[in-house]
Amino acid sequence: MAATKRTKPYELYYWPNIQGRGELVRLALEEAGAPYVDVARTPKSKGGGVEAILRALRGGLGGAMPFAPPVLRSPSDGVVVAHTAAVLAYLGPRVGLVPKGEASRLEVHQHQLTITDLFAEVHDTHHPLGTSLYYEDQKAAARKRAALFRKERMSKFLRYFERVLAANTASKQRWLVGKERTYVDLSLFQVIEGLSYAFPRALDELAPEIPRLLELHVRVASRPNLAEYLSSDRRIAFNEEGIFRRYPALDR
Ligand SMILES: N[C@@H](CCC(=O)N[C@@H](CS)C(=O)NCC(=O)O)C(=O)O
Repeated sequence: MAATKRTKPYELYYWPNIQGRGELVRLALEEAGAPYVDVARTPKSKGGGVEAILRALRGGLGGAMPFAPPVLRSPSDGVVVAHTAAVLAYLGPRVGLVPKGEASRLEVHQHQLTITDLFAEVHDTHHPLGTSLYYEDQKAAARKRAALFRKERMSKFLRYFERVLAANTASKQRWLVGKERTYVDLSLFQVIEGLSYAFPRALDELAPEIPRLLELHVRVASRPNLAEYLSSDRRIAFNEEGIFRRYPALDR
């Protein structure tokens, strides 16, 4: 994280063992070089650990009581905000990750909400019946759900984002909105990362249809701050507790 003029770091409250939805916030903070503390990954003795998240969910940070993490607190203005897309809509203008102008900001937010929907559908491939059940207790339904996701939904979302990129001549088809990268480009990077972990075969099949998306993925990964982050121990490895899980049975 590069130092900026801001003195009080943002506080991110998110599960300490997974990338999950919190990763979309981490990527924005890292790309912007904004100082932040990943609170639940700091020691419990210093106010961190999972207890910090539970405190946030009980309303202990002030502001609107969050339903679920990720939650962001900004100590310099006291803002507390939950829901990934809302967190990013708050952060974007403050850390230089959205263009100026209401119309462009709404466009970025709209695309971010589409990514919210996609994340929910990815989650439901391994938990089609209920979040409180183990994957092992819903394997048969998961296979059916994942097959439909791969065939109908994953392709629909990715082809859509490919079309959005192709239409953005302002950025020479490099970024989704406007001329420069925005937080939704970083989230789209994470979508490709996650799908290539969870559904490598399905993504390989789609690859010829989504060249711009795959280029965006490489472009984002090679941004200096993100390249440093991705190879650091701040980046948690994918695992089978997160949203993108590698269960080979769900990819064939
Ligand atoms: N739409 C919300 C979803 C939040 C969410 O589902 N968070 C997960 C972790 S990624 C969670 O801990 N949920 C607990 C629950 O739903 O009971 C967002 O995008 O932030």
